[in-house]
Amino acid sequence: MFTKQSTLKEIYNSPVGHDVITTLLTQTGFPACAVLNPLVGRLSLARLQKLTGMPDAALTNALLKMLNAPDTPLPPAPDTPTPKWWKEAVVYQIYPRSFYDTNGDGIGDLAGIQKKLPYLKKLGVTMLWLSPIYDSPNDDCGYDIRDYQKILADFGTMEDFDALLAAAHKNGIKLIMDLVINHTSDEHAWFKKALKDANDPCHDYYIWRDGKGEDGMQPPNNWTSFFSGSAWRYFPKQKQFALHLFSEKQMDLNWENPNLRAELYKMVNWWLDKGVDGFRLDVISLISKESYADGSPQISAISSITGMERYFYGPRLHEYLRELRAETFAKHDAFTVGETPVVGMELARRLTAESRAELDTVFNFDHLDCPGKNRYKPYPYDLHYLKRYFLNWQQNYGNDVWMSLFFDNHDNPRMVGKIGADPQYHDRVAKLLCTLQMTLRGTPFVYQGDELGLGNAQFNSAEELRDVEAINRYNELLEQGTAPEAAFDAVKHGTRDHARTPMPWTRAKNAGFTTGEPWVKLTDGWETRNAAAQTREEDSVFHHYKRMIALRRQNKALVYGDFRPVFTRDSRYEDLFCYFRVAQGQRFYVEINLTNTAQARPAPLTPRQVLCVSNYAEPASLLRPYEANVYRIGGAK
Ligand code: TEU
Ligand code: CA
Repeated sequence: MFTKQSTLKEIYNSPVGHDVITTLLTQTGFPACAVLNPLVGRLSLARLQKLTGMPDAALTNALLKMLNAPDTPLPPAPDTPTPKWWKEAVVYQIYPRSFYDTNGDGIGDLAGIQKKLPYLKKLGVTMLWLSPIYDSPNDDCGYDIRDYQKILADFGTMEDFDALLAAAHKNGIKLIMDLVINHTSDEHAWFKKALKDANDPCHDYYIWRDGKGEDGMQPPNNWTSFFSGSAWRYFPKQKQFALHLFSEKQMDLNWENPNLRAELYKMVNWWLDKGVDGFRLDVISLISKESYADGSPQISAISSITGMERYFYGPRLHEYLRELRAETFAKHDAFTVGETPVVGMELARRLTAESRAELDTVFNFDHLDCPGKNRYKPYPYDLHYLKRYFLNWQQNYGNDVWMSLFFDNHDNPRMVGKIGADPQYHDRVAKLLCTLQMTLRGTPFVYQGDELGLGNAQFNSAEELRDVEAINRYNELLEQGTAPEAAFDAVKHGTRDHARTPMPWTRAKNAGFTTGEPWVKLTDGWETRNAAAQTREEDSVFHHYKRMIALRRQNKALVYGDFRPVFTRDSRYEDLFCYFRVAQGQRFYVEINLTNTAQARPAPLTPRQVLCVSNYAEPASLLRPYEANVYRIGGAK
């Protein structure tokens, strides 16, 4: 039993405590090991509170509840990871709106994806993840689903989908869908029924609460939405509030209701019966809400979201995930990757360890920004932090769990842009990231355009934004009295639009993405940085990806092999990231220069080290800026 008398060290030594403390310290820019300092570690929660005012009552209360929740310890991990088809996959995320438009309406479509399958096959990826393609009013670009069993008209028809799936499979490419089941659109039939009649069974599919205050017009608690403002929307006819953690058109589903869960499983099985190979589960860690008590003001100050500690790892999460898997994915050998914001290493293990039969893997986002930083305030991303992050996860995560490896997705500015190296090194950095991604242990997720080294866009005015999150933030700032330019400056670096610009295919008008007007502006430089040019040029980022993907697919050591870092304790080599990947009969060596200056090699190369792939044309004695090399030890290239 944890109490207010428990010490920080005791708390840190428990899985939940470890992750919460690590996340909080990282968010505020402190190293997590601060807790291991004996003076700090011996402090009890109560004492800490007395000394610093932290943690506040709401946080203490939520934390103790999480710490005291029943937890089955994980069985010991095996010596080597179990082989699975999805561990060997190289995934490619498609943002369908911005991939390829075949009918000139400025919006990418399913026929466009099918048309580009030869390109994807050439690149060598083995699985596609499609961001949502379901019928939707598009308040959040399809993450607000109106009908789970219908294709958005902008994207095509169910026939187009069936044709795409068949064509992908024919080319040996698997396909996973985006599954958004924490919420639906307010235009979903269930929500419409709920609005019509409080006695309709669908009413309880959502989360309704009475308001506070004499008139009942104050939201039920202080939770805020990820997309600004209160997380509660008032419905005058019903005289009640309904919960929406995201936009006010994305209504949270009530997972407590077993009929709702059964409906969701039916729908998931319908897609699995069609032959899809798995799902990426949108904000799946948020489906169980601990209570509807107010959120901690301190968490709010740190994360700018109020209430998160009440639902980021709710008490029934594991139960729901086990049920979901047993009822659906398990019957089809389907692959699942959960989107789990704020979940750290220990909780990730509890969500994905094989013995738990919950998820296969999750997305952890801790590496996307340096400690104490966030994407809305520009700063040069430090590759040394990426090294620290991977050293930790690759060595400590374990053999019964499996990482996802990614730098980009549709919610974040692109990593190569965040690193912001001198333009002369831009392509080398893009290739360096690819080398890391294809040689670490885990399943790589390439985001469309990564393979071209696509950077971030130049947005010049609020009118150019399309992302509901950025637009809401901008409007909120205006309402608070911020001047328009300052408000725009506060969102332009972080807007999710950076990653959502159209794929540059050729140097024709609009980069060959559409013959019409693209729905969002293009990233500058597409006249030269496009797929046509890069598939022609042998030393392009595209070809580097192609070579690295092929190398990984041909060599199991790069998938399952042990990760053995070297020179990590020698401060002379902190600017390098060097490691072996070792499996029976196979050894690879990776050496990476994390900086823009030349570095000495820690040890001379030997004739047994055969260079497989490099981001420089010719070998040299020094490691040049951002140089990244992969060698096979013994044996041919
Ligand atoms: O994202 C959830 C999420 O937590 C964030 O990454 C989110 O994008 C936001 O920026 C937090 O500040 C998922 C989807 O990936 C995202 O596109 C959706 O908008 C969101 O869920 C709601 O479905
Ligand atoms: Ca179109």
